[in-house]
Amino acid sequence: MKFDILTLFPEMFEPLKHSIIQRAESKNLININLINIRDFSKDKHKKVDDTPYGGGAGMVVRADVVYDAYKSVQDEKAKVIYLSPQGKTLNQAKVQELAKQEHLILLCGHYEGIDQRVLDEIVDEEISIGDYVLTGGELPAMVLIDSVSRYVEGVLSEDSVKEESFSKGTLEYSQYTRPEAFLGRRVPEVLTSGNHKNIDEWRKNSSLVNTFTKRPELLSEEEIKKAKKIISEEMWNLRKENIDGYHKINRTRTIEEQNSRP
Ligand code: 21W
Repeated sequence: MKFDILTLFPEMFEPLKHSIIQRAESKNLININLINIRDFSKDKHKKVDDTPYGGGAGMVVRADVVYDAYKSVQDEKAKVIYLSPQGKTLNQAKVQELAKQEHLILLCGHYEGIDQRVLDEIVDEEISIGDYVLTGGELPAMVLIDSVSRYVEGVLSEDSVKEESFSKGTLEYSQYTRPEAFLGRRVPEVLTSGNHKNIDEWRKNSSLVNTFTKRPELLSEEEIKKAKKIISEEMWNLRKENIDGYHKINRTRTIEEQNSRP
């Protein structure tokens, strides 16, 4: 999959050279090509912007300079995406849809704004990465490349892709590794039991409870009922453990010992 990036700040894409994305590029699974829009300025000072018609503060990036940059990578089969705060918010469904393309041309937005005529001429889709203001479309372009590249065959291990489709619709279950006790918090006993049926059930429940507490809007009425049931059962078990523990302490410690810290 080929990505052409049209930008005034090609230096900002340095991070792509130090990640999973770099691995994918060296394996020729993806190809990232940076085009500096400024290289297409015909001005002797390499100027790319001018004052807005109608007046007002700020500057506007010229249509002709952006168009010439686009012409240098033009491809009838490519989809041209304009990263802009006015775009539709990127989501996982859109990421998967874009991953089917052979060639994406990404035009990075700029706080100055770009002359509308070149946008009308070349842009197929306008995409934002969320409702907050950034200084430019460069970080959003990297977000898009990172998220789309994961779906290019061979970039991710088969296991990661399978895991992801399995957990679709709910958040991940909680994970634990050594040590078995950390600041007095123990790893859930079932995970060290070796009983894979129980472990599977615990992970399903953990995933449902995590979703219920953090993103309840992702759950159906049915799933919400189930999550509440799991949580109340958990609370009941905790209460029982504490009561048992309390009686155990009462049986084994003197009154003085019980009044001092355990
Ligand atoms: C910030 C662009 C402000 C434009 C009149 C007309 C790309 C982005 C961006 C930016 C303005 C994305 C103006 C989430 C983002 C991006 C920079 C407004 C002034 N006045 N997703 N135009 N958030 N941001 N321009 O900011 O380019 S995707």
